[in-house]
Amino acid sequence: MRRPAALLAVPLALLLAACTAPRGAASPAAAAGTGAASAPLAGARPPGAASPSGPAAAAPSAAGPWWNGAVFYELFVRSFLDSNGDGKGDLPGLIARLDHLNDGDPATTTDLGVDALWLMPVFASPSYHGYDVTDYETVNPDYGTNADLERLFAEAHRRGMRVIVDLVLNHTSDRHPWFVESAASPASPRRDWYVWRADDPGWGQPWNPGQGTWVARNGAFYYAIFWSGMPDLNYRNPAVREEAKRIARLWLSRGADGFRLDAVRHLVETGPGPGQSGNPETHAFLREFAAAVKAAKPDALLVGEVWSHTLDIADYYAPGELDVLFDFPLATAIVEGLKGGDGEGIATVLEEVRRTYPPGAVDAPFLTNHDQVRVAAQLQGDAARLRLAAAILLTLPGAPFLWQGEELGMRQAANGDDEFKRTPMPWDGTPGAGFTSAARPWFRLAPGHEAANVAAESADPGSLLSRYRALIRARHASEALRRGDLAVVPGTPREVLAFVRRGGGDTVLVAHNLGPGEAAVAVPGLAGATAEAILADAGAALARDGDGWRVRLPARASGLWRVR
Ligand SMILES: [Ca+2]
Ligand SMILES: [Ca+2]
Ligand SMILES: [Ca+2]
Repeated sequence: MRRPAALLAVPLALLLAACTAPRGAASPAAAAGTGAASAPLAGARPPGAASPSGPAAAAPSAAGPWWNGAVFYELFVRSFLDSNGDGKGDLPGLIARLDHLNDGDPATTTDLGVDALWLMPVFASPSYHGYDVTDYETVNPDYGTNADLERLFAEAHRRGMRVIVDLVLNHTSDRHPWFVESAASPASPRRDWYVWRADDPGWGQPWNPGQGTWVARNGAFYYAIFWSGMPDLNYRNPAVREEAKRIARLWLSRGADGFRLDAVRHLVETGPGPGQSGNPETHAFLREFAAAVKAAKPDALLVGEVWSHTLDIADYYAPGELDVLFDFPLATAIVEGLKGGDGEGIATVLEEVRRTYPPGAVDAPFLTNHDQVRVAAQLQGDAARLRLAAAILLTLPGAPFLWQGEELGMRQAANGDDEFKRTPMPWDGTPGAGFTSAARPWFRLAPGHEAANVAAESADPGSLLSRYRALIRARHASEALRRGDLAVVPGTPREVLAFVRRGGGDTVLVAHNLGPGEAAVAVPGLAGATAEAILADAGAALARDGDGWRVRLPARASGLWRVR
């Protein structure tokens, strides 16, 4: 769910310091890690296939859990590919185009090569977006059947990709049978599945205090933090907690590799203000939920949405809670840094994360998601900045998330309704963009799709899509880039973001110039006799200088060098 927050700007001295470290063996996930990501396979390894009962028998991986370093792709099924001509993307369409994401063969370069998918909600829902669920056990008929979803899991696994599913725990649709029954009468056996009271206590939304959160229905009031059509479930009710765990176990047993958990700050409400966000009861339920998920599938992943400050996000990395949290402050810093030619703001957030998150926490950097104006729209389609955005995202530690269409530089026609952020994928230059054979797709295509589409960009080695493919390959080919730690290079010009990634005996110097002019960067104290360019934009150069190195970068150029 959306939750804009003004971000803390904490000026910090940039220190040469580690940003992440391998997750320790104390983590149950690490102890049960499959090591699949590091398996030297000619083809793909089907996650979990080695052991039908789960990967617990696999050797622990020194590199930590499978998600550390993995590249994720956020996917909106309705906008991916329409297989049956109704104008709406669907699961058979997605399965038919999985090769765009990862064809299962590391030797080919005609795919993105992502490691995992996050499916936005796919369960039955009256809305186009699906965040108001009416049946957690059944796939939205627009998208196909439960069998289609299980086939997607299997086909993704065959290509070496994991799949996590959006699970909306905080609320349901007001048309969910549970709520219909709950609202029917105070005597309903499901009354306490939702949050009711006799009066409206006047609590506002935490992010919009003027907007109420209690809704009148049949002589009483129910709590709905987002809007009246999404009543909050009552997580103080043990029956609701058990149902949430049962649903999670059900989809894990059907092949899901974990969940993206929506709006986790708001699960339990204990009072106005602080009681509506991130209170101890919410954290307690998340620990209970995580324990159930890990008991069912030890290497299942839980990714949480906490759209707030670094300090708030850090709380959810507490032992036994969530594995990965989206880094909203970092996303803002990246996009604002690209707009303003400022690399220092990004370094400041990276340093804040290092100081605040527990050791071993796996961060989830991203540029934008389905709730935000697309990065290509925010950067007005500026090709140089979009290439830089890709390079920054894919050289950061943790689990970077790429949002469907970003790899094409997809724009949006307007900044108003959310639908404009979530428009159909353009596959080619034909009138339906290769997305649908219907006269009209479910929502109009983004501007620029005639040139910014998969076919055209695949044929162009200089395209943004080719850049994303090359960057993901480079990340996979370097243990340092994939799972190494990060140390910001101090004292660089403000427009430069430079850091050293180290891991598995591999050292990579990364430098990005966000500014409009050439930049020179001194990197003192970095040992090494030779440097090999992993990926360097035209004119980017590295040379020995004293006890370290000196980097020269043209405007808005990046360079990644392996130093030995
Ligand atoms: Ca369809
Ligand atoms: Ca491939
Ligand atoms: Ca709630």
